[in-house]
Amino acid sequence: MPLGLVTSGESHGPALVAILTGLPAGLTLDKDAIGADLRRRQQGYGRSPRQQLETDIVDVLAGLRHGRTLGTPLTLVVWNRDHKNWLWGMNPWPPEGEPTGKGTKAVTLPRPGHADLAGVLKFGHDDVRNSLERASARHTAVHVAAGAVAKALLAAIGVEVHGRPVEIGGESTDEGMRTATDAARTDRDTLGGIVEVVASGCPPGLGSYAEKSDRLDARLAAALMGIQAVKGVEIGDGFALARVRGSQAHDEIEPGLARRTNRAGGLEAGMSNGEPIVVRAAMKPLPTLMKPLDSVDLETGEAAQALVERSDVQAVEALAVVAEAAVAWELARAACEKFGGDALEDLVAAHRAYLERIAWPRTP
Ligand code: EPS
Repeated sequence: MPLGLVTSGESHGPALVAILTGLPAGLTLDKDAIGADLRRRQQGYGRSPRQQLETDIVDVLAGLRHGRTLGTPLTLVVWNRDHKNWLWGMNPWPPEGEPTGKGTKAVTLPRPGHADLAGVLKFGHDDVRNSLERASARHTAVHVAAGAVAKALLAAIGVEVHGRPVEIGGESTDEGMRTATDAARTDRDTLGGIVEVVASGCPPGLGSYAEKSDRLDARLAAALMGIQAVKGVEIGDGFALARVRGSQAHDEIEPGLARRTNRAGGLEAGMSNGEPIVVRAAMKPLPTLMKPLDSVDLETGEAAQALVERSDVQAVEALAVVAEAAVAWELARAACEKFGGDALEDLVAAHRAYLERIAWPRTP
């Protein structure tokens, strides 16, 4: 069965939900490991005070018994603790009583760079909040929970996935990243950056070359591009390969089938090639600025300043964790396609049989 993932939830609504389908039965999940990834996502030097309100933990509503998957849809929930301040404003039902708390006034000042303007036009909303709530990167919390499940599945076949920030505001040292974040905070501005995800232990042959929908490079690019604020994706040496000759671009093959270099980022012709998979994602600066950009009041049509809402100065460290989860999910999907199995042991046995057939890893 193919792996499937659907998520639901508004940033200040009651909860975020993920339903994972197609997982094999018998996969052991560790609540603490999922919780650790949720906490990693919440940390980071540029995060907003919202993170002090939320301590994300995962609850499971279905598909798990005594810590092992049942082979049925797995339903994960991350509750929004901040919802208690939005009980009227984000009530799923027509609220009773006088408006109190947050989100009681319609937002009519769209932020350039956010979902606000296209969202209200597309859906016919008269309150920008109806678009911004779901568009918020808050919902990446539940994608990270799903990614932690994917990492557990990948661990069963020896695949590990790690994400890290490599650049924030153009700076690549820890100190530079912090200084740039401090300066942007002082200026009431925001920053973007670049993250890198490396997956080791993938056998050659995940993905395929015949169709776009099979190509692992295309799927990883879509998975990363599908994360809020990501504007660019690079695989291996990516854009730099366009500027060198073929003799400098490819990864020559040695006896034992080892590669001298990994410029391709572990992906050739849409398939993993047995080298570490290396992908990067570029994040634009966040569109909620404390010193707002020019916009228009949708109610009056007059020039105005965009909405100012509590937000992060930068969320690049968070993106590293979210990108790791997205890559893990896509690799788990590709692994399930290749090795299948209703029970985890079927998948592990198919993986082992494949490695035996291709005699992988080889020794020179
Ligand atoms: C976000 C704005 C901020 C962030 C939020 C994403 O939320 P708030 O407006 O409630 O302060 O903190 O991120 C999270 C809450 C999270 O858990 O990642 C936005 O506009 O996307």
